[in-house]
Amino acid sequence: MHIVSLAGGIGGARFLRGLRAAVPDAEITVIGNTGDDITLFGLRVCPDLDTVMYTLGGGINEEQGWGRADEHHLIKTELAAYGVEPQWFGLGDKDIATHIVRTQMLNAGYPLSAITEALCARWQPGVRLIPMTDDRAETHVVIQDEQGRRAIHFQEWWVRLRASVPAEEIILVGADDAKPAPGVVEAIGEADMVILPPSNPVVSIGTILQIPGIREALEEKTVVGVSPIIGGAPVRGMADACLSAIGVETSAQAVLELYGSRLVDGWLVAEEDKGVTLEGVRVVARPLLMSDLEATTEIARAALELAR
Ligand code: FO1
Repeated sequence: MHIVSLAGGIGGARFLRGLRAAVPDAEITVIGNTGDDITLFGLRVCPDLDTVMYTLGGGINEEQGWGRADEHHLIKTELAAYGVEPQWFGLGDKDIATHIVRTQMLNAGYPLSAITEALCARWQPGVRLIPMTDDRAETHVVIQDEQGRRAIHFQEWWVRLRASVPAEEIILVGADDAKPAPGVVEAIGEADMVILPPSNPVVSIGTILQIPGIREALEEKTVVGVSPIIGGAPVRGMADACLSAIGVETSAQAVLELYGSRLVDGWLVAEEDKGVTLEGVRVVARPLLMSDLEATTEIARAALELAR
């Protein structure tokens, strides 16, 4: 069986661990969000790709959900001693090795998809991880503050500001000129089913859907989504800040309508949200808290069951 899954950061990676456990013999292709990518100190950082790779490869810092386990920050401390900015984004020493390998391969002309494959050869995540595009497409956020109305990188809004300043607009810069990475549309075409994990519906799943050609390919397939909102609030992260930025209510119903019934055929919601309904979509309610691997595996099983 071939399953395709779109993944963003922490929630998506955790769900994929359960999906892999639920169907250990299935071939799983993960289309990773690259809208969060940022260049820092001359290094290209791909947070969502690395979170999937480290989480499934066993190197993740579990409580953070990003970055490496047993990390050190000697380089970060030295950079701060030089007064180098930004100091609000915590790059660990081991993590920096990943960004050095990626950056030198980018500079040698390799596409991000080939680089991701090379990095995964070490981590053996047990899925095929493909970036949504090899082209540059970065999420920027328009805010209004004492410096006036301006666009800042998503990471600055997310990490430095903790989304405390309302996002007036969330824009995927470069989306219109970006193409799906090699293998993305093919994997979708060959898939027996597509699962949308409980990733951020705006800056993770929503970003991937903005790459021309990806949503169209998905609409041909059986797609089951797992609601990232339980009882009107995101479980983790700041999906509510992102949803309000695009004028969408923070609810399982509103996210389902945001994805739409042309894309989604099945929708898994928490018991609190069992009233969710949309013409053309089969909605199933069950516990959705990914409290541990066992619970997550059960949720993945329910999503696969619904897809079947
Ligand atoms: N998130 C934070 O809240 N603070 C950080 O300092 C931080 C550093 C960081 C470094 C590498 C990386 O891959 C992710 C990092 N993240 C950090 C998380 C990141 O902002 C989010 O994981 C994604 O961009 C959203 O899913």
